[in-house]
Amino acid sequence: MKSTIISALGFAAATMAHGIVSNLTIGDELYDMYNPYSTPYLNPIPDLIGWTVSSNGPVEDVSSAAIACNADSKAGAISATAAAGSSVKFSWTVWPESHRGPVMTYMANCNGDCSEVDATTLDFFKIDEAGLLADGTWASDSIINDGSTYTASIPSDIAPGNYLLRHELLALHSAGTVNGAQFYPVCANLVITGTGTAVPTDTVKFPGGYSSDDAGILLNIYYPVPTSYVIPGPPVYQGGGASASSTAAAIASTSVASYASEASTSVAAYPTEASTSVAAYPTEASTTLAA
Ligand SMILES: [Cu+2]
Repeated sequence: MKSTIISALGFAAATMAHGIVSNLTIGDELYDMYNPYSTPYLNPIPDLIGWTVSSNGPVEDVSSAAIACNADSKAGAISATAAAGSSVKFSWTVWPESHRGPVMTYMANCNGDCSEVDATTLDFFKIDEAGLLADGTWASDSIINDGSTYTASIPSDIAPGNYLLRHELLALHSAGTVNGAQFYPVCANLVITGTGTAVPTDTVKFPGGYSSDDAGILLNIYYPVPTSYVIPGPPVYQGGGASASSTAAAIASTSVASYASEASTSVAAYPTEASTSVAAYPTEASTTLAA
């Protein structure tokens, strides 16, 4: 009896612990995304722009097909039409504070209908990223502070066409061991309109874009507390067909400068947080393994 109760609690923790993107706001249109805990039970099951995800659990093997659009993902049946330059607001379900890390957003031309594409074959360019912020907090912290939302912009000069949008949070709380970093990717289909002609060339495939030992993927974010962070993947597309590799460096040096002045505060505050994280982690690790 006792063990039954414990497993029931463990299951609840596993399903509540992580996050998924529940909807997108593109321009001023709201689009539901696929929720594995509610969408399959709707009758009829709606056609969505979002690709399916099998759970709210992470992808940990960057060499697996799951790194593209999540585990066992199936393409969304429809596409959202949006003008180049539109904003996209990603609304996450409640994101756990312990899951600190960066957020990255990519696009890839589907060269045809995105609902029939194999995401692992596409060439993704990065349109937005945020990692370790100047005050020593992470992009994931600002997402929590913004009501579990993150907003990125579709480049204004890209050629019209069918594009796959790929957005992800990367949780680094157990990134100190190989394949310990937790990726939460999600994809959605777009039809981009406009008069742009740019074709970004600094692209990666998924899998392929990340390595398990990338500086921003295999690292300990607790000891020592990082003062700079290299966001994984290619540089962000800057418009005019170019990507600026200086973006990450500029952010990193800002972080170092402003973080140092705060170091004593952060160090003082850190032990409390560290013990919380360490205490919390075994529960999640065991539920993840069980699942
Ligand atoms: Cu988690």
